[in-house]
Amino acid sequence: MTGNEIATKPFDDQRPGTSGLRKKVHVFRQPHYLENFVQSVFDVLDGHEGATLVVGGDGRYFNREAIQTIVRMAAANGIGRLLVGRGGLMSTPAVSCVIRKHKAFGGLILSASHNPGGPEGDFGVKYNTANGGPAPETITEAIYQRSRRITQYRITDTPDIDLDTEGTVHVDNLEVRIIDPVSDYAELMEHLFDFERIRTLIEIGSFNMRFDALHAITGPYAHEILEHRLGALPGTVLNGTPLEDFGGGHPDPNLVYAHDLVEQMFGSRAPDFGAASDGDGDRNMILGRRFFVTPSDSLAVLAANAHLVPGYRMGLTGIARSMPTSQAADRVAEQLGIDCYETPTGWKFFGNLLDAHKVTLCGEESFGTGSDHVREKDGLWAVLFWLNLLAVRKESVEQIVRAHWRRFGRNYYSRHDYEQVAADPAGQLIQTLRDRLPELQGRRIGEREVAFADDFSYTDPIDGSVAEQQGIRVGFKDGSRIVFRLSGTGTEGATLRVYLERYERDPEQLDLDAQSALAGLISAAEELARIRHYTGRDRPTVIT
Ligand code: VG1
Ligand code: CO
Repeated sequence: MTGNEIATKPFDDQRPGTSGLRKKVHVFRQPHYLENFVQSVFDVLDGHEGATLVVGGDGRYFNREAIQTIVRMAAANGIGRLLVGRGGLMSTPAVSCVIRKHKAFGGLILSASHNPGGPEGDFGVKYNTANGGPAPETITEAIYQRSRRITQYRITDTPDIDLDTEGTVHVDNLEVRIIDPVSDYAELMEHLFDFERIRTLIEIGSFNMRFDALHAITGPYAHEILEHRLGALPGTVLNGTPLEDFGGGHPDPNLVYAHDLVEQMFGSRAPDFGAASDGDGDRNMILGRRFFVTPSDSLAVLAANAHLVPGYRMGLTGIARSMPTSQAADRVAEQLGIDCYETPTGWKFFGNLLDAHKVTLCGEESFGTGSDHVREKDGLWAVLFWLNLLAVRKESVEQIVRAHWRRFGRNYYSRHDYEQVAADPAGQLIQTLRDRLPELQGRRIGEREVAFADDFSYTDPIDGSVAEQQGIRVGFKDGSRIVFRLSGTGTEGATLRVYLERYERDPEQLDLDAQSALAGLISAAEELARIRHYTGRDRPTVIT
């Protein structure tokens, strides 16, 4: 072991949330804060000495500084080799891809995903394991427990390395390879999708598309894949240069935050296809001309059409969706005669199912879709999947989705977020619901009768691990559903998420506006949870 041992004291707030440890930048910049967490990761990993780790981030403020610290700590902790994305950049799905392809021991991803960046914004660190996926809760909990007892960390006092030149350098005994962050990932995409066919669609000239990278990590990937390899016109990629503060924006691909794209897609002379991704490149929003595809519908459409895409020609072994995601995918699974799994929120819960080949496609309502090609959700992958479908089916996005509804029925769906509300009352809202669960069954709320009410708990079918208190579910006799949960990714106060869903089979009723179609459930949610009372808000911050 080389390097200095630095004495430190534990911080008490280093428990990873839904997706890694996320805090304000100023919290991460406190002396020893990042170091304590990284050392806690190294301390709980068995067999990391001499191993290969992948390191990359979404380019947000503090990314470079954090990588230099990780390099010095890796050297002092006896790591054998680091694969680092050039410029310190690598999207979350690309890190997953590189871990798998190079058979690395694991990886560190520096990102707070869709949270804003910059000196006043957020930063985050996440550890992924050898399968390329987010560490399961047994590991994140061990990291947290370690962080509460840490007394020292190891670090060299070597100078910063050059992150911008590809090649190999040594820091003491550690080998650091600076690699192109895009090429391994782009190669995997070429393998999964029919690039020839997509190129033809794009080159006919009548097909017009936009991809909004929101000044986050997917810019370089989209330029290379969409413009260079698939021949889309320059200008197809909007906001394609990663910026440390994402240009002051909120790198969250939804109808509110991806406003440049939404304006174009709903304007006159709108393009045929529009998409956006988030800070770290794992989310996607899909739009047709003046048409929004909900992420839950997107998952269902991809599943129903997967056989049209080379990488999934052999069919799907199963589908998994997070609990609050709409049940549209379940209907497809049923028709295909395959299993559909319902997991807690967060991609880490899909890992075991994917590793055991129980499922091929996974999705979350929060603009996350992915498959067994990596162990993360994957924004550009979803975009390419849709492009491949458009090329094969020769229909518009809207036509494909409407045909899907006619065949399977429509799951009207919406999520209402109350962001940055006071944490204590938000906790009380959930606790009050939890306490009332036993008396809810059979009660009438508005015009509906409650069929079941519970606090979702999940037993992993592979390793038997149990995750409890994953969201309050209230199901009604007509099959509609309301879910309440608190976000595990925020860094300020609490965020209440209310998920609303109702199924419609009547062919005459497939064309309603989602908010009106869900109006009864929206007022039922208020009646059940007294949202106004507990949040002090009379409307949600974001509706998707
Ligand atoms: C949110 C989403 C969840 C997603 C998680 C990480 O978590 O709801 O579906 O897996 O973000 O996505 P929460 O706990 O805030 O609801 V990402 O792109 O921020 O890594
Ligand atoms: Co993300």
